[in-house]
Amino acid sequence: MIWLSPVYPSPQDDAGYDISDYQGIEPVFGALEDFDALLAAVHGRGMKLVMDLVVNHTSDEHPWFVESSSGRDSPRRDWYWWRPAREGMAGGTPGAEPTNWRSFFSGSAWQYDPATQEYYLHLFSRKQPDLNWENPQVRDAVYAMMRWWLDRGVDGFRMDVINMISKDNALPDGHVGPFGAWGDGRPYYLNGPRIHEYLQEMHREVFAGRPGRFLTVGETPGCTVEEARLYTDPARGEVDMVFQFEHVQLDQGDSRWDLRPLRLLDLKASLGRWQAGLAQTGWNSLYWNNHDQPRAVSRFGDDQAYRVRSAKALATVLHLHRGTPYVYQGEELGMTNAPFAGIDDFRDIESINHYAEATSAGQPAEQVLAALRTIGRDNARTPMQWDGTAHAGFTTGVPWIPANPNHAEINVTAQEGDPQSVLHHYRALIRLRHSEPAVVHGDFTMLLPNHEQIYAFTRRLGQVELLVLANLSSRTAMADQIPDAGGWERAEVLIANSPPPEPSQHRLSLRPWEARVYRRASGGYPRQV
Ligand code: TEU
Repeated sequence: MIWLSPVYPSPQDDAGYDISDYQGIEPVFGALEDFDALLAAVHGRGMKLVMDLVVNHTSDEHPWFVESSSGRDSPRRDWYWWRPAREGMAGGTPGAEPTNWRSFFSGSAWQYDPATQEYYLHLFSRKQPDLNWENPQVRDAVYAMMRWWLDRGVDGFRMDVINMISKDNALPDGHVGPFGAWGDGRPYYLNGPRIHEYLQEMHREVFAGRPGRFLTVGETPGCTVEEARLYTDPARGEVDMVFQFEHVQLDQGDSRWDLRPLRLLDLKASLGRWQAGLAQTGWNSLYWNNHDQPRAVSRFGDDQAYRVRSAKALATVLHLHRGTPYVYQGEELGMTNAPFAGIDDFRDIESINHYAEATSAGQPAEQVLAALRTIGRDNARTPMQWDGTAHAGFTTGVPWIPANPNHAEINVTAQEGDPQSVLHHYRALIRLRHSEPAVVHGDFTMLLPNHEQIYAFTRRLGQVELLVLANLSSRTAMADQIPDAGGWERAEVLIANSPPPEPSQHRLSLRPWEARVYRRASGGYPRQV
């Protein structure tokens, strides 16, 4: 399946996640006819395509908001969260915001509108006002839009911050913690009071009774395993799977920018808990990176000495977990974070706003830039590296953000012809998922949970058992403490990211970033090829 980030008309304040027309195509990308041609070609190849549904907020240039902000008695006033200034305070003055909530993009989550002398809520940028899902007219309009795209043939939706659409109506102030002046409103809008009611209603109004099989995946920051079971239990008719954020926040302290070293033990403990937590009910989505996260090989691997091998090792570990793997554009090439020099090199509103806020709060610019270079979203957003020509074959014009200079080495053309490339390794993993039922349905068992270097687990389905061994460190490691090590030594190796060990080497020793998938079947259960 192909998931497209938003391609709708947008002022691009937040790279398209600020939509001004839900039923059109952003001219920069083409026109509806081009979209229809793409969809037909995707279906023609037996593939599917899902759209990005961004309905926690619209753009402030969307006609709904233009009308809503036109006056307090506007028929769409209640389509958004408008509130007067705090009791006894003049609108627009510091501290007069209806709540002390922080926006994800720095500063207050409220914007004062002098024309109508009220504030509107925006959890993200000022140009992304939050829709008021309490209003049934809003919900009906969203469901009608979703049906319009399904009628056009799309195969489902990735749902942006879908667990933020239900807010605690009392709008309490948040706890003022390490965020400085602003409070943490998340307890009052993450997994809110009516979220399950809304998702079940959406399922009934949009998907129930409609022929065909559709994918729904909800992006749910701050979602726990327990909540994910509620969201993804097929019996509840909400969504098929969710994107949870735990494993992409293990190297962060109080905020995204408060970087901490990543420990493999923490990563295994987190992913292992999600595997166990959704083993009976629900389903996991599996990802190392996306358009909001830095590049996987730079964050979890080694993008210098072991770029190719570590990229393959990470892919092997992820794709053999139980759940649906997501591959972010360029990940299959082992694309890396980009060499951003100064703040002018950045394009992402989240990074640019954070830089302004942190430096004006006295943080040394170089310190802030170091965090942006490591964890900023623009690392994921440099052009796809098609070939080694100028601008990586992305354009013959001037790209909106420069291509990563290492595109000369890391690009599709170079890897298409190289069977040892990261690209071919991803294709082999996907072929294995399509040909080996144990990869899809096998029970997951974590091994060596306390091993500082090795990520090891089995997948078992009936007679068939798979063992995944991966050394996620730059030092050789031994995996001979696994149960029945002797038995596994003689097992068939299905996939490996490096040549078999030398005869002198112990068969379960793993060189830096080495990964292997073994298979064995009791009762001589042959492998379906
Ligand atoms: O992301 C929501 C989200 O959780 C991230 O923005 C994250 O909060 C942020 O990077 C803070 O660290 C979704 C989209 O994926 C993202 O691209 C949009 O910017 C955001 O929603 C608003 O639509």
